Amino acid sequence: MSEVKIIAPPVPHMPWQEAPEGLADAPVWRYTENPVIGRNPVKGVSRIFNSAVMPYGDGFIGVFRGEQVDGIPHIYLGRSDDGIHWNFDEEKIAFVDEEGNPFQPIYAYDPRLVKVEDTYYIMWCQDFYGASIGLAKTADFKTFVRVENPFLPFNRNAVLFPRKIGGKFVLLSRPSDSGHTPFGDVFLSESPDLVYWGRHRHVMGKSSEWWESVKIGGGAAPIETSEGWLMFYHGVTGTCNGYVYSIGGVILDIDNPSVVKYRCKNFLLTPQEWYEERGFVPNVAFPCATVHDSATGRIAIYYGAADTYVGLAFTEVDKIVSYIKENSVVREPDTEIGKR
Ligand code: BMA
Repeated sequence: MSEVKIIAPPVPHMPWQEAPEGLADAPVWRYTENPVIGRNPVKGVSRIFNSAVMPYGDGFIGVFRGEQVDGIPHIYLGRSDDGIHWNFDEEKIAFVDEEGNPFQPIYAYDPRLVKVEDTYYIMWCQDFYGASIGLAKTADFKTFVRVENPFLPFNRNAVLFPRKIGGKFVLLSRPSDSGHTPFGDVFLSESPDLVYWGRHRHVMGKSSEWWESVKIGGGAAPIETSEGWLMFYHGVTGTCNGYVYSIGGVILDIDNPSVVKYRCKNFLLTPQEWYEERGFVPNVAFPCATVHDSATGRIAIYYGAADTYVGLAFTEVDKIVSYIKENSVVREPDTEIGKR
């Protein structure tokens, strides 16, 4: 039993592999059979990467960024018995509007999947006269209803919290530009109904730590724990050869999640394996989901690798929370409530 409690249902059959001997730095280790999703995973799709999964029934379900053979990304549904081997639908998800008419985004990428109460929500990046946030809901993974554009462009990396806070839906996002955005902090917005959003607050900024000095963005949906909301996010640095995306860790206040309690000054995982360093976009580790078991404290992190593959990494809640706390550096823009 872990000391830090994960507040979520147990996941008895979650994917897992014990830590190898002699981990040098952060207590995060890769699955030895990575990548779990390779190239050409389904007819018409050349690559699946930045994607989100969750427990469902006796197995797992997920929404996957599938880069079609015409180069355009859309969202595909996948199912798995073990969270490691996936079967994908051959057709991309067909969204409808609230009247039930077809309402397909022109493109859709970087989906997150979060259950709040009895409904599953998918958030992604889509075209709304520029990069913006898409949002849809489903109760059964058969009908997917898009909620009309919740935010103005330009914005990306929308991540919903897995429960309402103070009676409101709470969403993280990263205002951006319409290109490969050379800046970016994480903000939070709340809504009573997922239609009207307000009370926008700054959560955390890119930092002076070199690995996240260009921009950051929400990653996997925050995990509720007895220490606060634990979130794995992405941090980006710039090099003479382009951006490098690493995975960072932060703990947000449970009632006021625009307040950072602990933020790890070190990355938790940075590209070093062939599938992270080599691909369509080299040097990218981009977390979009975790599966976490409250009975054991085990956490599996799903991340896109080199915009080409899906990788899986593991940690344990006690170890990761201790590491984040021991290596925490929080600055004023992170610890304040975030309204000006
Ligand atoms: C970001 C997004 C991600 C991608 C990353 C690295 O701007 O487009 O989908 O993984 O760049 O290319």
